[in-house]
Amino acid sequence: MPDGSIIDYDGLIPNNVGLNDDLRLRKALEVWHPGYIDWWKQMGPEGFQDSMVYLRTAVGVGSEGWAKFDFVRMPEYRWGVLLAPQVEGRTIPFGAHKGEPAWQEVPGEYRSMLRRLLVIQGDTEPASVEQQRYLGATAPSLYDLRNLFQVNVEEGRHLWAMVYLLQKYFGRDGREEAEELLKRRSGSQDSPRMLGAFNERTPDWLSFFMFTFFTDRDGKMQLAALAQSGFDPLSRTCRFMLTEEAHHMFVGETGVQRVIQRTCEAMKAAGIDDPYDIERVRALGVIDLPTIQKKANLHFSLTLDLFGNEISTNAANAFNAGLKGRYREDRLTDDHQLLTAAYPVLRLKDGVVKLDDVAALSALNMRLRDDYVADTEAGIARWNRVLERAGSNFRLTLPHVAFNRRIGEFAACHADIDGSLLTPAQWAVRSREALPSAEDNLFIASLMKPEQARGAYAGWIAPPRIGIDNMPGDFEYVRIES
Ligand code: BYC
Ligand code: FE
Ligand code: FE
Repeated sequence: MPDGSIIDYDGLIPNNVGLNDDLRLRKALEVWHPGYIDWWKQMGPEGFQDSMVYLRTAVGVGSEGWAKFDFVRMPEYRWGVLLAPQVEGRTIPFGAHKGEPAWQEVPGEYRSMLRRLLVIQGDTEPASVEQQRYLGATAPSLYDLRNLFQVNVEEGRHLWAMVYLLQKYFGRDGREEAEELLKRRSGSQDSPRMLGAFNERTPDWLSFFMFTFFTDRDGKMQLAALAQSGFDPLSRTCRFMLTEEAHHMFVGETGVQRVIQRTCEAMKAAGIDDPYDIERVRALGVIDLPTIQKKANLHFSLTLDLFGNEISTNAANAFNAGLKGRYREDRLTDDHQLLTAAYPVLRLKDGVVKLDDVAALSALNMRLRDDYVADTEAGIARWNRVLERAGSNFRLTLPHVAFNRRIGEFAACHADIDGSLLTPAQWAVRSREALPSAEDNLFIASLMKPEQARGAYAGWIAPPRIGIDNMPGDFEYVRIES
């Protein structure tokens, strides 16, 4: 086995998993590769396949200095199979097999459970690329265009990461699943992507920033839980994916932050104090703060659905099996088996929303969702500091977890953003107020005009504070004509 600190770029598929010495696997990946490239050209970023984009490519897997920046055409991006370094003597950190040596091969009894986890994870990655494929045409700057494409190529690599595991460890059915991953399509009637939020549209750049803030953060949480896995190749794969995920959330967080900042600046310059003076704010060509709140309401609620049911035997089984742990399992100080522990779960009981203690083992989805909400709240607080610094008295908030849900306890009810239950008639009114309306979306769409001059930014978004890779403000991140 290579030690994995250096990536082999000589072959078709960059890797640090010794692909040269594993002919069967190399063959399988090379057979899959053309289908992937076809998929990328068909479903990847529309209209920019020939442009030169200033992208980072991983050249190592250590925590420092793994990225090399250069201009590449996206179809020629070096998608690779990269695992974080193996930890000597690693043991299974939780569940029934806690303390046994981590698995280097698939434990037979958990084969299908593991395959399902890999397929669900893998399915989200190309789905997000599909959702974002038309955004290039309306990018507010070359900087943002480049960031979109960076996220896209890395989500493509995340698909590779799961396909590697499927093909290396699951033989024929792994290869079949790998093919299926290229066939499903986000939003398709006949063969949609597996999870709800990945079939929604990402029609404009505010949606994109919200998606990368809220939904890529679900990616972070799920990957962090899988990074704890007793199946060591999955753990190592996810640990490297997490280093890329950080940039996706940066794009979302700073994207929305820049929108907020621009809106505040424009309001101040025009002498508008009231954030609800929507018509006047919109007339300035910026996105009013209440509409930003509505977009956040939508993306937060859609993302909560990705955590599954609050009470889940699937999640309990995956934990017991040592396949999927808790967020930061390695920093928790309990038995790591949850034999007797309880966990408070917010439930809908007899028409009332209230906390109910249930067996912690069955509440793992809820627990991960709670960790997600806490992580998200910290990000919202950073947005609010931008509002505060800009002298605005508007504050963004997260809606209640029962708001606008389709999966879990609250799929059965209608709840307001504060969690109070609503009748269907009340919901019909409130949902129109608390979620983006057709009119709101039309307004945002009207702002989505491409800005492709070097160093220029569309009027609805502030420039970033620093460039990518410390490049100067007028750097040509994407050479469109080439
Ligand atoms: N939509 O026992 P339950 C990312 C199904 S994002 C449709 O609660 P479980 C990314 C469920 O499959 C991270 N169906 O489910 C972000 C089950 O069906 P079966 C993606 C749903 O398994 C941005 C049934 O309902 N990774 O990486 O505990 C850009 C019973 O439910 C949904 C993962 O999710 C839904 N939302 O929990 C790019 C990690 N929810 O089996 C990328 C892997 C539930 O009874 N996945 N169902 O037919 C998992 O760990 C879990 O499967 C889930 C669901 C958390 C998704
Ligand atoms: Fe991803
Ligand atoms: Fe991501």
